[in-house]
Amino acid sequence: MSIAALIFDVDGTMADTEETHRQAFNAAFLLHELWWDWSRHQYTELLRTSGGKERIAVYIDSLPLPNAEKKRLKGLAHLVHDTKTRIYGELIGDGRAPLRPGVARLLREARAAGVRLAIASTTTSANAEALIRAQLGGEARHWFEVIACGDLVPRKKPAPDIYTRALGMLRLPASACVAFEDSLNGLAAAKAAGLYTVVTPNFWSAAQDFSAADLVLHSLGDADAPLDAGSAKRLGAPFLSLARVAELHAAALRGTPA
Ligand code: XBP
Ligand code: MG
Repeated sequence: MSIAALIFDVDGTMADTEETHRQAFNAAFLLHELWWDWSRHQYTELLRTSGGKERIAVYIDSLPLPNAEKKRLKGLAHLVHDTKTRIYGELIGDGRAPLRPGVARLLREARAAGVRLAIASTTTSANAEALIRAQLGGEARHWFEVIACGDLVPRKKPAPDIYTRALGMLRLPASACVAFEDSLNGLAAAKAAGLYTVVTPNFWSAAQDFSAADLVLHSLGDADAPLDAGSAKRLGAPFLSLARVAELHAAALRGTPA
């Protein structure tokens, strides 16, 4: 098999978690008596900035406040973000963000085939592990040989740093791996790191440009959640199996149609 490892983004790719992030941000703002309340529309725009702390800073910059006040508020961003991460972990722990169709299946197929698994995410490792624990059980943390997250690297997506770091930790070349993403920032990061990239957009990223992706599907699909007819026809299968990913990846390496 041409693939040695699958590298998954977390938020939006493994599960639709951004609504829970948004609720956790708003709850943290309330606890810190910051009368901010990010609507879904605002959050869709704010998601163009990867990283919760960075997103708070961009929001502060957008407020009609004196620079000194902006500086004071930015000094609080880490504390507010820590509160948000605590709240997010509690919310995710109740199972509210199920894995998207096909994610659990593809993970199982990879494990059965000896294909290694990794995570490359902008969120914190605490958040990534909370989702894995809630949806796959505590043991599943060990399915992922590498969990490369958040502040492990200086530059967040769309910079390639987190993918480059994950590849280094795996000791694998980009050509031997496939990335799974949901957003333009994530796609840009994975492609800049040289990875064959499958994109499954979601509510928050639906309007973004995924023309640089190697494959775009509305989800990975499953036997009980098959892809729509158009996607299945393009893919040549009712859902994206590991075997089909390997065929597409190998063809891309050869520069021939799959
Ligand atoms: C998506 C992000 C994260 C989350 C919020 O990460 O950009 O910032 O929106 O999580 P991914 P934090 O790369 O998994 O799509 O508040 O922990 O940043
Ligand atoms: Mg994502």
